[in-house]
Amino acid sequence: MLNIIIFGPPGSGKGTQSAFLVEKYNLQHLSTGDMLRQEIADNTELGKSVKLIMESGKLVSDDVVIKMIGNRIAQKPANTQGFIFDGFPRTVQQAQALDNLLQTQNLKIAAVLLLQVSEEAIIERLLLRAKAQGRTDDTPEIIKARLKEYHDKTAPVAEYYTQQNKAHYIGGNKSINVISKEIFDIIDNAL
Ligand code: B4P
Repeated sequence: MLNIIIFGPPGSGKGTQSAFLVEKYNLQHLSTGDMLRQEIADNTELGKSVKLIMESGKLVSDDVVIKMIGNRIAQKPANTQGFIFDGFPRTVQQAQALDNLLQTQNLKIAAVLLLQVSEEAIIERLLLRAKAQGRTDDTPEIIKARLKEYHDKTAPVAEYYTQQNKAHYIGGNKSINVISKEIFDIIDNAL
């Protein structure tokens, strides 16, 4: 199975590139952000408990997201070639938990794609998305809080995968198609 992580700050293009990867390599898309937003939209107990945290730009607790991902991995979809993890792991503790979860199913991560985008471009993109999609966490103040969480808690995850020789850095300021092509080349070489 081909299991890939797409990693980067908010607005780096994780969701955008995941869609291409799903299509080309027949992967199951596991976006913890999408799963949590769905819980909120469905007004579940979990959704109610994370709503304010997400609206403040903070990370939801490790326990919550690890459990969500663990359930999905255990379901093992029959007709896809692997998983694309988008927005997970976001802390070193989540990364360690993911390794353990995959190991129980005899699976492992093949490649970690790290999108690098300047802070100005991130802010510009997310403010544009706010106009198009109206996501409540795409406001200047909350984008700032999300970037701080990224620098404090998520950026160290890159080092975790660099030590495992799985990290592939990709300049994310280029056009969407150019980035996709680079990503496809990395994955084709890793296969
Ligand atoms: P996410 O949904 O993961 O939100 P995000 O980091 O902003 O990434 P997203 O996927 O939406 O954006 P993308 O980079 O694709 O998380 C939301 C919240 O959920 C978090 O703040 C946290 O509270 C919680 N959460 C989620 N996972 C968690 C976890 N593991 N642990 C704890 N809490 C968690 O950027 C997309 C935008 O950029 C689009 O508008 C797109 O059109 C544009 N774009 C993309 N590529 C471009 C390019 N090359 N050029 C120009 N524009 C581009």
